[in-house]
Amino acid sequence: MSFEREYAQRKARFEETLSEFVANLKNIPQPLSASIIYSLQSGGKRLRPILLYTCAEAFGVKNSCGLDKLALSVECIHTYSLIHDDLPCMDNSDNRRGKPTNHKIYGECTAVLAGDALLNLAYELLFDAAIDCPLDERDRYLRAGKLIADYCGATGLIGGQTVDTVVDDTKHISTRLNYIYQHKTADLISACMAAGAIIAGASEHDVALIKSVGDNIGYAFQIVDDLLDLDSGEDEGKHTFVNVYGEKEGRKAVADKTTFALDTLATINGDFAFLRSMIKNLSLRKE
Ligand code: GRG
Repeated sequence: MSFEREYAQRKARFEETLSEFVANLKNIPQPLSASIIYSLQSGGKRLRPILLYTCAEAFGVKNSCGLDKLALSVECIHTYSLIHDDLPCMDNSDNRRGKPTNHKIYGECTAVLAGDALLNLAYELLFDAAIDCPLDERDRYLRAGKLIADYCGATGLIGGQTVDTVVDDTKHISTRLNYIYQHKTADLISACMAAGAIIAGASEHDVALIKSVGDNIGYAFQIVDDLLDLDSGEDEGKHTFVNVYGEKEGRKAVADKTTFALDTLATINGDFAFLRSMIKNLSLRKE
Protein backbone atom coordinates (compact mmCIF):
# COMPACT_ATOMS: atom_id res chain seq x y z
CA MET A 1 0.00 0.00 0.00
CA SER A 2 1.30 3.50 -0.80
CA PHE A 3 2.33 5.76 2.09
CA GLU A 4 -0.40 8.29 1.19
CA ARG A 5 -3.09 5.60 1.24
CA GLU A 6 -1.96 4.16 4.53
CA TYR A 7 -1.74 7.63 6.11
CA ALA A 8 -5.23 8.45 4.82
CA GLN A 9 -6.59 5.21 6.31
CA ARG A 10 -5.01 5.90 9.70
CA LYS A 11 -6.28 9.46 9.62
CA ALA A 12 -9.81 8.33 8.71
CA ARG A 13 -9.76 5.89 11.63
CA PHE A 14 -8.82 8.69 14.03
CA GLU A 15 -11.46 11.02 12.52
CA GLU A 16 -14.08 8.37 13.41
CA THR A 17 -12.80 8.18 16.99
CA LEU A 18 -12.83 11.97 17.18
CA SER A 19 -16.38 12.25 15.78
CA GLU A 20 -17.59 9.77 18.37
CA PHE A 21 -15.83 11.74 21.12
CA VAL A 22 -17.34 15.01 19.91
CA ALA A 23 -20.82 13.49 19.70
CA ASN A 24 -20.52 12.42 23.33
CA LEU A 25 -19.46 15.81 24.70
CA LYS A 26 -22.41 16.65 26.92
CA ASN A 27 -23.65 19.54 29.04
CA ILE A 28 -21.21 22.12 27.70
CA PRO A 29 -22.94 25.50 27.48
CA GLN A 30 -23.08 27.38 24.20
CA PRO A 31 -21.16 28.99 22.60
CA LEU A 32 -18.34 27.09 24.33
CA SER A 33 -19.43 23.75 22.89
CA ALA A 34 -19.62 25.07 19.31
CA SER A 35 -16.25 26.78 19.69
CA ILE A 36 -14.52 23.61 20.95
CA ILE A 37 -16.06 21.46 18.22
CA TYR A 38 -15.27 24.03 15.51
CA SER A 39 -11.53 23.81 16.17
CA LEU A 40 -11.41 20.08 16.86
CA GLN A 41 -13.08 19.38 13.53
CA SER A 42 -11.59 22.04 11.28
CA GLY A 43 -9.20 19.65 9.53
CA GLY A 44 -5.55 19.20 10.32
CA LYS A 45 -3.13 16.43 9.57
CA ARG A 46 -3.75 14.57 12.86
CA LEU A 47 -0.03 13.97 12.94
CA ARG A 48 0.31 13.63 16.71
CA PRO A 49 -2.36 10.95 17.29
CA ILE A 50 -1.06 9.03 14.26
CA LEU A 51 2.49 9.14 15.67
CA LEU A 52 1.19 7.88 19.01
CA TYR A 53 -0.68 4.91 17.48
CA THR A 54 2.22 4.18 15.12
CA CYS A 55 4.80 4.03 17.92
CA ALA A 56 2.58 1.83 20.07
CA GLU A 57 2.13 -0.52 17.11
CA ALA A 58 5.82 -0.52 16.26
CA PHE A 59 6.50 -1.94 19.72
CA GLY A 60 3.81 -4.58 19.31
CA VAL A 61 0.53 -3.07 20.60
CA LYS A 62 -2.47 -2.99 18.28
CA ASN A 63 -5.41 -2.50 20.54
CA SER A 64 -4.79 -1.37 24.06
CA CYS A 65 -8.12 -0.18 25.45
CA GLY A 66 -7.03 3.36 26.37
CA LEU A 67 -4.95 4.18 23.31
CA ASP A 68 -7.81 6.09 21.64
CA LYS A 69 -8.17 8.25 24.75
CA LEU A 70 -4.47 9.10 24.69
CA ALA A 71 -4.70 9.94 20.99
CA LEU A 72 -7.72 12.18 21.63
CA SER A 73 -5.92 13.79 24.54
CA VAL A 74 -2.90 14.87 22.47
CA GLU A 75 -5.15 16.20 19.72
CA CYS A 76 -7.06 18.24 22.35
CA ILE A 77 -3.76 19.68 23.60
CA HIS A 78 -2.61 20.47 20.05
CA THR A 79 -5.96 22.12 19.27
CA TYR A 80 -5.95 24.25 22.43
CA SER A 81 -2.40 25.40 21.66
CA LEU A 82 -3.43 26.49 18.16
CA ILE A 83 -6.52 28.39 19.40
CA HIS A 84 -4.45 30.25 21.99
CA ASP A 85 -1.54 30.84 19.61
CA ASP A 86 -3.91 32.51 17.12
CA LEU A 87 -5.25 35.00 19.71
CA PRO A 88 -4.55 38.74 19.30
CA CYS A 89 -2.26 38.68 22.38
CA MET A 90 -0.10 35.97 20.77
CA ASP A 91 0.23 35.52 17.01
CA ASN A 92 -2.89 37.51 16.13
CA SER A 93 -3.92 35.28 13.20
CA ASP A 94 -7.17 35.60 11.31
CA ASN A 95 -6.97 32.29 9.47
CA ARG A 96 -5.96 28.74 10.23
CA ARG A 97 -6.30 25.74 7.97
CA GLY A 98 -7.92 28.03 5.39
CA LYS A 99 -10.74 29.01 7.77
CA PRO A 100 -11.32 31.90 10.19
CA THR A 101 -9.57 31.35 13.52
CA ASN A 102 -11.62 30.43 16.55
CA HIS A 103 -11.66 33.95 18.09
CA LYS A 104 -12.71 35.48 14.74
CA ILE A 105 -15.92 33.44 14.93
CA TYR A 106 -16.61 33.08 18.63
CA GLY A 107 -14.80 36.11 20.07
CA GLU A 108 -11.70 36.27 22.21
CA CYS A 109 -13.29 35.37 25.51
CA THR A 110 -14.90 32.17 24.24
CA ALA A 111 -11.74 31.22 22.33
CA VAL A 112 -9.64 31.51 25.52
CA LEU A 113 -12.19 29.37 27.37
CA ALA A 114 -12.38 26.81 24.54
CA GLY A 115 -8.59 26.42 24.79
CA ASP A 116 -8.82 26.06 28.57
CA ALA A 117 -11.61 23.50 28.25
CA LEU A 118 -9.65 21.48 25.66
CA LEU A 119 -6.61 21.38 27.93
CA ASN A 120 -8.81 20.18 30.78
CA LEU A 121 -10.52 17.62 28.52
CA ALA A 122 -7.06 16.30 27.66
CA TYR A 123 -6.36 15.50 31.31
CA GLU A 124 -9.85 14.05 31.83
CA LEU A 125 -9.05 11.67 28.95
CA LEU A 126 -5.66 10.74 30.40
CA PHE A 127 -7.23 9.95 33.79
CA ASP A 128 -10.07 8.01 32.13
CA ALA A 129 -7.56 5.96 30.16
CA ALA A 130 -5.76 5.00 33.39
CA ILE A 131 -8.99 4.32 35.30
CA ASP A 132 -10.63 2.24 32.56
CA CYS A 133 -7.71 0.00 31.61
CA PRO A 134 -6.99 -3.42 33.14
CA LEU A 135 -4.97 -3.20 36.37
CA ASP A 136 -1.84 -4.67 34.80
CA GLU A 137 -1.76 -1.82 32.25
CA ARG A 138 -2.49 1.00 34.69
CA ASP A 139 1.11 1.82 35.51
CA ARG A 140 1.88 2.32 31.81
CA TYR A 141 -1.07 4.70 31.37
CA LEU A 142 -0.06 6.69 34.43
CA ARG A 143 3.52 7.00 33.20
CA ALA A 144 2.43 7.96 29.68
CA GLY A 145 -0.02 10.53 31.09
CA LYS A 146 2.61 12.05 33.37
CA LEU A 147 5.05 12.29 30.47
CA ILE A 148 2.46 14.07 28.29
CA ALA A 149 1.70 16.47 31.17
CA ASP A 150 5.41 17.23 31.70
CA TYR A 151 6.10 17.84 28.03
CA CYS A 152 3.13 20.17 27.63
CA GLY A 153 3.69 22.21 30.78
CA ALA A 154 5.70 25.23 31.82
CA THR A 155 9.02 23.55 31.02
CA GLY A 156 7.68 22.15 27.74
CA LEU A 157 5.15 23.47 25.20
CA ILE A 158 4.06 26.43 27.34
CA GLY A 159 7.68 27.33 28.19
CA GLY A 160 8.57 27.26 24.48
CA GLN A 161 5.63 29.48 23.62
CA THR A 162 6.64 31.89 26.41
CA VAL A 163 10.17 32.29 25.10
CA ASP A 164 8.82 32.69 21.56
CA THR A 165 6.23 35.32 22.37
CA VAL A 166 7.46 37.15 25.47
CA VAL A 167 11.25 36.81 25.75
CA ASP A 168 13.11 39.10 23.40
CA ASP A 169 16.76 38.06 23.63
CA THR A 170 18.66 39.08 20.51
CA LYS A 171 22.06 38.37 22.10
CA HIS A 172 21.57 34.64 22.43
CA ILE A 173 19.72 33.90 19.22
CA SER A 174 20.89 30.33 18.78
CA THR A 175 20.13 29.29 22.40
CA ARG A 176 16.76 30.98 22.16
CA LEU A 177 15.93 29.30 18.84
CA ASN A 178 16.93 25.87 20.15
CA TYR A 179 14.74 26.36 23.22
CA ILE A 180 11.73 27.42 21.17
CA TYR A 181 12.02 24.68 18.53
CA GLN A 182 12.61 21.99 21.15
CA HIS A 183 9.80 22.99 23.47
CA LYS A 184 7.15 24.74 21.39
CA THR A 185 7.20 22.20 18.59
CA ALA A 186 9.25 19.08 19.34
CA ASP A 187 8.06 18.33 22.89
CA LEU A 188 4.49 17.43 21.98
CA ILE A 189 5.68 15.34 19.03
CA SER A 190 8.22 13.53 21.23
CA ALA A 191 5.65 13.04 23.98
CA CYS A 192 3.21 11.36 21.58
CA MET A 193 5.87 8.97 20.34
CA ALA A 194 7.23 8.18 23.81
CA ALA A 195 3.69 7.70 25.20
CA GLY A 196 2.93 5.15 22.46
CA ALA A 197 6.16 3.30 23.27
CA ILE A 198 5.41 3.34 27.04
CA ILE A 199 1.92 1.89 26.50
CA ALA A 200 3.49 -0.91 24.47
CA GLY A 201 5.87 -1.70 27.35
CA ALA A 202 9.07 -0.55 25.62
CA SER A 203 12.17 -0.47 27.84
CA GLU A 204 13.35 2.82 29.36
CA HIS A 205 16.32 2.72 27.03
CA ASP A 206 14.08 2.41 23.96
CA VAL A 207 11.72 5.13 25.22
CA ALA A 208 14.73 7.46 25.57
CA LEU A 209 15.79 6.62 22.00
CA ILE A 210 12.26 7.25 20.71
CA LYS A 211 12.26 10.63 22.47
CA SER A 212 15.46 11.53 20.71
CA VAL A 213 13.88 10.51 17.36
CA GLY A 214 10.89 12.72 18.26
CA ASP A 215 13.10 15.66 19.24
CA ASN A 216 14.87 15.54 15.90
CA ILE A 217 11.79 15.16 13.73
CA GLY A 218 10.00 17.80 15.79
CA TYR A 219 12.81 20.27 15.26
CA ALA A 220 12.95 19.43 11.55
CA PHE A 221 9.15 19.75 11.35
CA GLN A 222 9.38 23.34 12.62
CA ILE A 223 12.13 24.25 10.14
CA VAL A 224 10.00 22.80 7.33
CA ASP A 225 7.20 25.04 8.64
CA ASP A 226 9.55 28.04 8.34
CA LEU A 227 10.48 26.99 4.80
CA LEU A 228 6.80 26.67 3.84
CA ASP A 229 6.12 30.12 5.31
CA LEU A 230 8.89 31.70 3.22
CA ASP A 231 6.59 32.14 0.22
CA SER A 232 3.76 33.65 2.27
CA GLY A 233 6.08 36.26 3.83
CA GLU A 234 4.30 35.46 7.13
CA ASP A 235 7.56 35.19 9.10
CA GLU A 236 9.14 38.39 7.80
CA GLY A 237 11.23 40.05 10.53
CA LYS A 238 10.83 37.09 12.91
CA HIS A 239 13.83 35.21 14.29
CA THR A 240 13.07 31.85 12.70
CA PHE A 241 15.82 29.30 11.99
CA VAL A 242 15.51 29.99 8.26
CA ASN A 243 15.55 33.79 8.66
CA VAL A 244 18.60 33.62 10.94
CA TYR A 245 20.70 30.97 9.16
CA GLY A 246 19.27 31.08 5.63
CA GLU A 247 17.27 28.70 3.46
CA LYS A 248 20.23 26.49 2.53
CA GLU A 249 21.18 25.90 6.19
CA GLY A 250 17.53 25.27 6.96
CA ARG A 251 17.28 22.55 4.31
CA LYS A 252 20.56 21.03 5.50
CA ALA A 253 19.37 20.96 9.12
CA VAL A 254 16.13 19.22 8.05
CA ALA A 255 18.14 16.60 6.11
CA ASP A 256 20.62 16.07 8.98
CA LYS A 257 17.95 15.76 11.64
CA THR A 258 15.91 13.38 9.47
CA THR A 259 18.97 11.19 8.89
CA PHE A 260 19.78 11.21 12.61
CA ALA A 261 16.20 10.18 13.42
CA LEU A 262 16.24 7.33 10.87
CA ASP A 263 19.68 6.12 12.03
CA THR A 264 18.55 6.14 15.66
CA LEU A 265 15.42 4.21 14.76
CA ALA A 266 17.56 1.59 13.03
CA THR A 267 19.14 0.75 16.42
CA ILE A 268 15.77 -0.12 18.05
CA ASN A 269 13.98 -3.45 17.78
CA GLY A 270 10.48 -3.06 16.39
CA ASP A 271 8.47 -2.80 13.20
CA PHE A 272 9.19 0.80 12.21
CA ALA A 273 8.36 0.62 8.47
CA PHE A 274 5.44 3.08 8.60
CA LEU A 275 7.18 5.40 11.06
CA ARG A 276 10.21 5.54 8.76
CA SER A 277 7.95 6.52 5.83
CA MET A 278 6.29 9.15 8.01
CA ILE A 279 9.65 10.65 8.97
CA LYS A 280 10.84 10.78 5.35
CA ASN A 281 7.54 12.30 4.32
CA LEU A 282 7.51 14.96 7.03
CA SER A 283 10.76 16.38 5.68
CA LEU A 284 9.16 16.68 2.23
CA ARG A 285 5.71 17.90 3.30
CA LYS A 286 4.00 20.71 1.42
CA GLU A 287 1.38 21.70 4.04
C1 GRG B 1 -0.43 28.55 23.30
C2 GRG B 1 0.90 27.18 24.94
C3 GRG B 1 0.64 27.57 23.56
C4 GRG B 1 1.41 27.04 22.60
C5 GRG B 1 1.24 27.34 21.18
C6 GRG B 1 1.13 25.30 18.57
C7 GRG B 1 1.84 26.52 18.99
C8 GRG B 1 2.30 26.65 20.41
C9 GRG B 1 2.01 27.51 18.13
C10 GRG B 1 1.48 27.48 16.74
C11 GRG B 1 2.45 28.01 15.82
C12 GRG B 1 3.48 27.03 15.44
C13 GRG B 1 4.26 27.34 14.22
C14 GRG B 1 3.70 25.97 16.16
C15 GRG B 1 4.70 24.96 15.90
C16 GRG B 1 4.05 23.69 15.74
C17 GRG B 1 3.27 23.63 14.49
C18 GRG B 1 4.00 23.70 13.22
C19 GRG B 1 1.98 23.52 14.61
C20 GRG B 1 1.10 23.23 13.48
O1 GRG B 1 1.02 21.83 13.50
P1 GRG B 1 0.42 21.02 12.30
O2 GRG B 1 1.09 21.44 11.02
O3 GRG B 1 -1.08 21.53 12.30
O4 GRG B 1 0.48 19.55 12.66
P2 GRG B 1 -2.41 20.84 11.72
O5 GRG B 1 -3.22 22.00 11.20
O6 GRG B 1 -2.03 19.87 10.63
O7 GRG B 1 -3.06 20.18 12.88
